[in-house]
Amino acid sequence: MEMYLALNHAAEPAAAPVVDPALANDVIAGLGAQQKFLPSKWFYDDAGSRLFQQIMALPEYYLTRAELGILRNKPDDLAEWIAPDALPVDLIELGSGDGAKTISLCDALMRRGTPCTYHPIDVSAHALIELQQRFLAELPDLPLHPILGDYFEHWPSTPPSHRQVVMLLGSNLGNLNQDQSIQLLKRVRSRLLVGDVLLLGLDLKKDPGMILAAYNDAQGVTAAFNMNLLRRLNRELDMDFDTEHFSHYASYSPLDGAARSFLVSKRRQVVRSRALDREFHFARGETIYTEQSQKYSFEAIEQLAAASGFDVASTVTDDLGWYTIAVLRARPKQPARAAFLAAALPVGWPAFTPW
Ligand code: SAH
Ligand code: AVI
Repeated sequence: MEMYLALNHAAEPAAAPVVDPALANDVIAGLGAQQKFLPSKWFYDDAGSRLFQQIMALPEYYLTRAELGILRNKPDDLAEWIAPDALPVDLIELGSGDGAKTISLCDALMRRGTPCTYHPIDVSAHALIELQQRFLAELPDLPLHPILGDYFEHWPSTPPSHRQVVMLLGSNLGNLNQDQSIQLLKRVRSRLLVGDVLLLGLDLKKDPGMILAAYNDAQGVTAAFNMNLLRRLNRELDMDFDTEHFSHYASYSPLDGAARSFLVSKRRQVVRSRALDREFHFARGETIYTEQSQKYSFEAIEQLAAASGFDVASTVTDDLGWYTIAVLRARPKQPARAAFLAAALPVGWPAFTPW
């Protein structure tokens, strides 16, 4: 009887995965390009989000500790810009992740008596669930309104009488190319009133060996994070990537300040997607460019701000000078100097930015 049921079950067609059209479009465009690429926002399915949490705890991944150091040790340097008066604050965080770092800042603001509401936006349900659990346990009095979705598309509605403070921490901006960075910052600016604030957590240029190690850790967690993208495509687009036949490759170029990650095809192979009814050919050694992680100079930060309608009010940097949280203020109509700066390309930006 059991055997009969098993056979019967096996004869049923497998349920087709529900295809996200945005993912389908990105894969068709990215794997169909001459230099194959995949946008890094697709890293963050549940498994990817968990792997990123492991990355943040790695000895080589200094970014998280440096940023946390600023948020924990210098909250007043930030609070004087975020809450200079008694105005209630709406904190809007783009790509919040699990909120482990942001909670320090929220805590500091609440202890100063600043009335605030927190609106984290993230594409990862796993990250937002962890965030919600953390905030409910540790800061139950903070009004929390998570938004599951792409920060290019979503924005919370907030009372005009409140100050909006937008946060883009973790050097998240570094995962966007120059055009996308300015596009996102301009979108943020279009939602703000003059005097509203944007906190940009950015990784600074430093010893290239140290940067490279952060994206090529000894335990192979970053490699697993990169490879998980292929597992996601197998599951969500019914693809047949064999992860044994790909390897992780990380690079850092001091010339343009970009760390870049790739997946390298170890052999000539064809990968199919039944959901897309497509096949993709790989030569031996061919790469998929999966992530850019830009490192910044203070000059580049000034130029980025000027190009998108902000002034840099302050930069709060960790004691070792590895990482900075730039405080940007929405400025009135573009003055002539800023228009001139905006026309100039930010210094040292990657020449090859396919997405
Ligand atoms: N800011 C957090 C998390 C950084 S990881 C920190 O510093 O620890 C990057 C986060 O951004 C992930 O949780 C990922 O799911 C999210 N993310 C990436 N691209 C996104 C997009 N386009 N819209 C919304 N969230 C995005
Ligand atoms: C989320 N983001 C800023 C990380 C970074 O450093 O670019 C993602 C990451 N990729 C590999 N390690 C960490």
